Amino acid sequence: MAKKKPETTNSKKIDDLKRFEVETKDTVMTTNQGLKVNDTNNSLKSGERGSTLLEDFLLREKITHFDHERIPERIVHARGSGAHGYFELYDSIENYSKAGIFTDTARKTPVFVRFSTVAGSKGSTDLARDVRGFAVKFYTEEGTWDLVGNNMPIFFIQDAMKFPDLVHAVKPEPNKEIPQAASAHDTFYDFISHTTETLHNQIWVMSDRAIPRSFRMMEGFGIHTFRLINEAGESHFVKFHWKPKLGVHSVTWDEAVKISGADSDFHRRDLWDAIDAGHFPEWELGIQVVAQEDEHKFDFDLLDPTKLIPEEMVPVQIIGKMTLNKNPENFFAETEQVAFLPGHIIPGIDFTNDPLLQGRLFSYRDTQLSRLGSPNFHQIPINRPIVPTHNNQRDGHMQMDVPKGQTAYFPNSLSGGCPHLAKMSEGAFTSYEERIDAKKIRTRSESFSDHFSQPALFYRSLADWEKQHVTDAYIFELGKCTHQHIQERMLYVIAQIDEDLSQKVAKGLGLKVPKSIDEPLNQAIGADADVSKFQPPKKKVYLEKDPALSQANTKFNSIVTRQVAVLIGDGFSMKDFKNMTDALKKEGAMIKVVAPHGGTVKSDNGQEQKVDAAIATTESVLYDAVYVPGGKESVAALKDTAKFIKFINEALKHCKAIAADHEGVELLEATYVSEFKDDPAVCLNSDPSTFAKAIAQHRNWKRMARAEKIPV
Ligand code: HDE
Repeated sequence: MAKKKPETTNSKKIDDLKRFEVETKDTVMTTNQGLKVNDTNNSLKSGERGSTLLEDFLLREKITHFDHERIPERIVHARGSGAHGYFELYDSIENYSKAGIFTDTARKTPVFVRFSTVAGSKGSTDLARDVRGFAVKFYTEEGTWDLVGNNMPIFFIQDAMKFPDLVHAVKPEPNKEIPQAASAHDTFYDFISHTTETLHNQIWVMSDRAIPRSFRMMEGFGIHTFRLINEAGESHFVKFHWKPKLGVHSVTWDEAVKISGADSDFHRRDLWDAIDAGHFPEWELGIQVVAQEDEHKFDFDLLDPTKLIPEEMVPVQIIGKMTLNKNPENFFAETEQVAFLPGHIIPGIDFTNDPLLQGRLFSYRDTQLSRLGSPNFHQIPINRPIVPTHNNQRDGHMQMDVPKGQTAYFPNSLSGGCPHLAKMSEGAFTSYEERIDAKKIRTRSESFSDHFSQPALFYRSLADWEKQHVTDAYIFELGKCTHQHIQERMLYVIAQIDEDLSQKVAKGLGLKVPKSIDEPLNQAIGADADVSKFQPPKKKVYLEKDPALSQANTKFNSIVTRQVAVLIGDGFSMKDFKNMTDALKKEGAMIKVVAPHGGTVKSDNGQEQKVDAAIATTESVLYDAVYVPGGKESVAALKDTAKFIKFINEALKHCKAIAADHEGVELLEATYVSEFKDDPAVCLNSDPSTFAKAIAQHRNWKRMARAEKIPV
């Protein structure tokens, strides 16, 4: 993570946005027409206690604007958080692409990024078990490129035609509008169990990837196979990857549930606070490149978006870095109004025939029309490219530009033929000339039919603790389904991925894995009902494991921005406090003082220490680690408040690093920590560097099985 002052002056996009910023400091209140206003609290009435007059244009302007403040939320990805930043290229990849951002290492391309959950409404919790959107808008010198990706490398379905079904199944059930931001319900699993192509993305959603610790600690993927086009017009297939510098880390499901209550803005706040504190999140951009002639050398189809290319088979080459260094000035104007379109591309990049991508090329422009209300949505400040635009499109709702001249058509002579067509030498875009010789047909390619090999590869690649989380997630999600035949169908299809996994889930549900697909539901259930149809005779094992799929192999080298709760009361040992917190702060951790009350607490040497949160207002799930310094009086006060004991027990259960010095150790004796003294992430009277190392590990998952038994 970079730590420096925001560079707002050398970003063309930030400078461009400044043109539209409206300052209220030192200004007088006016109407939208500039009329100065001296009363905005009272309407115009016929007498002091009389009725309001129709004449009141001030009331009408204020109320009418308010009445129309809301726009439709995004149909998916409604809940999101955004930030500005820039992209820098390490080395030119001109062999593959002629795009300026991939060849010019001197450039700093401005970006705006929006992270999101998928299923929930705009006001839903950040910690839903869900895919996360990872949409990046690159404002390049050759026009805007949008890489509209997710934090998982595959998608649920293979053809855009099924997207409305998928979304209708996961969204709240239409009769009762329940549940909000949750896939754990009958309609979703009814659909999933009949649509086995979803199972790969589905098992990722059961994994820890679906409950990230932070947007800053998750990967991003373009998912589809795209093309890179070089100056000679040659094409290479490419998959895009974002790799977070802080590694990929998640919370546990128990925490996710509790965070949703304690702070449903947890991820939004985390992103804002990190950027605000100057800890700018960074991701490296990686590419997996496949030569044109190798298109058919894999056991899966590169055009099938439910398949990833294992990194063991095609390594990810790191080519550049994105840094987010500025929070938005206004949430609605920027994060809400930003419009991403996979169809926004630039010379040097092109599409493939992935049928999901092809459908997206239609859907995103279409959805902006109802969401933002006008074909002029590209004129909204956040959506404006940093390069000038000229064409013959005119008028429409909310036209902001004033196009000059007599002509709005091409060809013309009256405007000297302008805007004239760009020559290829001027950087014009042209589509890759792919040879197509085929019949028009509504079908699914046979090469898309293996639905089980990759979910199995994913599951095999996980560490034991990750496998346990997947098992628990299935038990939770299917346990929320009320129809036994849906649960049993799911057990059957999970068994096609991994028999042992299915047996464990079945045990949790108190059911048996059915022997055939017909057993759970002996009735007509549609064309996709026969699972065996979508399974190669034997599941393919083209790779035993892909280490990149497991979070056990991520980075564990930093405590930057880790939130450490320091529990103190009056009389705490300032020596212990300073010794530990100075060392942790030096490494970038954020120290948060939690005390029996708000305001300040007094140390043993009479110094006042500001309290960040009174225990009544906070929860242990909001922190990464806990420290208790010495101080007799302080520890006695903490012992006296039951919530401190719960706080520590919860941190222990969630496998977090815990430290205490001197009398602080006594407080831990009153908790379950007393049974975990041999645990490497329990640091009693140890050096701050030992504690820091434990925090950098994110969690001590080895504790998990024993810690599960802690009753909090
Ligand atoms: Fe989207 N998706 N999607 N999607 N998607 C939208 O566009 C759609 C898909 C993704 O922060 C919508 O502007 C279809 C894959 C992100 O503003 C909508 C299909 C991937 C965002 C839409 C897909 C995504 C969206 C709703 C199947 C990962 C949020 C609002 C063919 C590669 C962008 C909007 C933001 C948003 C349609 C599948 C990612 C309705 C039809 C695959 C990150 O147009």
